[in-house]
Amino acid sequence: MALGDDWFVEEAPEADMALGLKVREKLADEHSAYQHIEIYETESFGRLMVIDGCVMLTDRDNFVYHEMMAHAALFTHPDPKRVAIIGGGDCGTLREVLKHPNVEHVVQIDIDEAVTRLSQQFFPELCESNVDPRAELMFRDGIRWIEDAEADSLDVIIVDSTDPVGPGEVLFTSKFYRACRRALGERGVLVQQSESPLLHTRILKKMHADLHAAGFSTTACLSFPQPTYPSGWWSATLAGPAVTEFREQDAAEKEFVTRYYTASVHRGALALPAFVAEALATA
Ligand code: AG3
Repeated sequence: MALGDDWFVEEAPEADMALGLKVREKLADEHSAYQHIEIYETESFGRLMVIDGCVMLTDRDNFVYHEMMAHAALFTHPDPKRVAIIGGGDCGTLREVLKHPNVEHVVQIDIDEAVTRLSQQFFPELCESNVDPRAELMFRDGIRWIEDAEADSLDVIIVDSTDPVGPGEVLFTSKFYRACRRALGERGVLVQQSESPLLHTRILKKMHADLHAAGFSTTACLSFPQPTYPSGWWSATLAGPAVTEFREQDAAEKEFVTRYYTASVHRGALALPAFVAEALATA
């Protein structure tokens, strides 16, 4: 039953399942100071970036994740001007944020410069907006940066992290959420990738509890398909003063192009499957 050498396989041991992509060749393999980064050319999903054995993105389906991570939060805040992205070194989320003309400054803080360098080389379209004068790229510890940020200095924080193991783990703690709460103004909105609703319900539940404990008055879970992540079903968690509502009219009238996100997709993504609602009700 082995798939053979021409397949990249990510195992999800927590669910005894695996996702495979048929690959044509390996384009890069680098052990940075923080993690193991691999780039492949696949047969049908374009290029693939893998970090520490986990799929980060493919050419074919990254638009779903990046658009949901950026636009939902930006259309939830009433007037987002100052945005910080923690992680996100491939710059896919940054590109989406910069589509909002009212955003004045976006700082991306990823600990690993190698991710951005490899993305520039192998995923140039994700990096096409890096030259935008509103964008600032920093390579350092995002948690320290948030802790040192002035109170009330940001409108939106986007946490585009890896799984809650390894370098990404500290990004899923109430200590980090308290620092985010401080850096955000009263109207501030946080959004974080929050794993698979099906496989990681417990992580989701803990996140919502930790966010409330850190002073965020409402949280919401947006779910969306992500065919190349474990279970093919993923989520983003929003936190802020009123995140179950958003600027629906503005989203419907947006003047930039998206391939997944629309006002009604946002509305629909807020609908909670019964088992998720039940898990979050007791969070
Ligand atoms: N962020 C990674 C999400 C986690 C994927 N997990 C996995 N494959 N086990 C992706 C960064 C894209 N900007």
